[in-house]
Amino acid sequence: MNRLFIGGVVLGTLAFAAPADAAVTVGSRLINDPANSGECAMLASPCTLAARIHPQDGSLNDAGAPVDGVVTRFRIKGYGIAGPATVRPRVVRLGGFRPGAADGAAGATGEPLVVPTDDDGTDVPVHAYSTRMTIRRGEFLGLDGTNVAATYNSSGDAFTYVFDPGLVTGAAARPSSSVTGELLVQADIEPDADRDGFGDETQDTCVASDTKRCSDSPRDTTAPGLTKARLRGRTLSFSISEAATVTVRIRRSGRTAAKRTVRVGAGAKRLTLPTRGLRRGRRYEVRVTAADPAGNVSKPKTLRFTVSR
Ligand SMILES: [Ca+2]
Ligand SMILES: [Ca+2]
Ligand SMILES: [Ca+2]
Repeated sequence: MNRLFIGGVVLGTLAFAAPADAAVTVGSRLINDPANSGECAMLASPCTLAARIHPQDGSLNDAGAPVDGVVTRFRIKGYGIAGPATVRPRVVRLGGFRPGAADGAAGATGEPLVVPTDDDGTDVPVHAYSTRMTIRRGEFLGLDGTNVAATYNSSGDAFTYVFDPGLVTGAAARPSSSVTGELLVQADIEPDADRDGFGDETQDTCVASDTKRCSDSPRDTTAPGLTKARLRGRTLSFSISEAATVTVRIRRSGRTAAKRTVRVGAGAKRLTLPTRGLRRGRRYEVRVTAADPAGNVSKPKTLRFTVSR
């Protein structure tokens, strides 16, 4: 438990162990003021700062998030350089640790946050924001953006990886560009037992269902059932279990030669294959898939077809 700490510790009043299903607070203790002038400000593009270690009294937090859940509050101790700075909170998957570098891939991100500028030069305040980002055990906290000062260096310690340019959702992991001091960010992680992406304590009014409200209909997670697919001449017939967008691709040697997309309701259907551009006498593969409005895609059905006329 010494790798995580909770709100009472941050406030300096009381240390207590959180029950397994309660919110936890992870990240920097936000004790020091930023001492750098904004790592991303020097770069040509906004970068991602990914915090691996947040130094604490005698222990280091380098295992990432201790639980699965949703980040519902995100705090930054920092200021915008030469005006308010817009940044995004970011979850980062770090791995491949080696001296001075690591590999990073983008996890979830939240809505942009505006960090005010430091107008009077006194102690930098902690700015707290409501947000909603899914985080998994072992993932790390980060920040996307530029022109924000939010890192603290203690005798050259390197606790945060810099990715320049910033990490992009869906892209493969890649090596960090450089390292910097402690990233002054902190997050409250609430459980998300129903995995709907809403924190179960303050965001989710229906923890018994994978929707935000109990009155919402359950999410559709079932792919359309595509059955009885037959070809007679150029006529394709099939049966489908729910309303869907059906895509028919006519392929040869792995390349799509013709394609047709139709929206259909549930039940038995027929449609005519597109043959424009196909060569007579050649044999083609007919690949049929169906996607429902929620984006669930059926397993493909594959048939064969020879162009006769
Ligand atoms: Ca939830
Ligand atoms: Ca729910
Ligand atoms: Ca469905």
